[in-house]
Amino acid sequence: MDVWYTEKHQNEAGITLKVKDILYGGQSEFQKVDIIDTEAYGKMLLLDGLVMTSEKDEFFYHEMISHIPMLAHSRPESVLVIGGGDGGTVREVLKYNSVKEVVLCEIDEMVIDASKEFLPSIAGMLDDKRVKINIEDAIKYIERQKNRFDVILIDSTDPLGPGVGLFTEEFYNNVKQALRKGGIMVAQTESPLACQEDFKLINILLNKVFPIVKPYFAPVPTYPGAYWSWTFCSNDVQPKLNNETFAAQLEKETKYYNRDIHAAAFAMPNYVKSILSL
Ligand code: SPD
Repeated sequence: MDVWYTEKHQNEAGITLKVKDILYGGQSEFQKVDIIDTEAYGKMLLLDGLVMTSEKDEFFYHEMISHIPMLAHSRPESVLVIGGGDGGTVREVLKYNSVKEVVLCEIDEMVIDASKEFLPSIAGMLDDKRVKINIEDAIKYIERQKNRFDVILIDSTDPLGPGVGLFTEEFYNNVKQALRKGGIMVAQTESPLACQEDFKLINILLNKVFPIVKPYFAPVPTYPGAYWSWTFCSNDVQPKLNNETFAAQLEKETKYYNRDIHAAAFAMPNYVKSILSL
């Protein structure tokens, strides 16, 4: 079979992968959901034709969105994952013994079902008894949550389609209300190379809401620019490593995260400082 998948980036670049098999294709109320098997990156989840995760490079994204905030917190017990229906972020968060509950608020049940069936190495922990799955628009869910979570992870799609309302000042204000004292929010904040305008605008919004706003960076080879950002936000916690003992234990099994990466991820390249006017 000589089939190729292409995701175009800003209509001027893209990623092209040779497809071994098309495993699933569905159209939900919200988006198109596909699972394909590729020669280079293994099985991949696509939403509306855009790469969300792949078996080969998912660890960069899921370890970085999770372990930076989880290890900066003094004792995370209650965690909310917004989006993230593929389960990769939930899998990482469940590595902490302190965690008593992980609420996964995902708008689209089809993403969860397809991931459980075709991506078990990523979604395999979604049936853990500490996980509560809530199929709901997070914009509505978060309005009802006050002083409830230690860590909130916004594992969203790009600011397009069903994901667009997760990138507003009002939404971030509601997330802030949902955090407990000492709480931390991390959001995926797009590529500072391929999506500079989005990265800049999201950071402007976050700075209007949180007193502590620190972007950090890592590669994600299948994403636009292959270089991604997340932003750490809190009212009262800095992003430094707080639990050295657990980090030393954790890094024996992580593929990207370690204590050196934790510190280095916040180093800001000069061109990124310019984008953020720093
Ligand atoms: N351009 C793709 C951005 C997707 C970010 N979220 C991915 C979800 C993986 N759990």
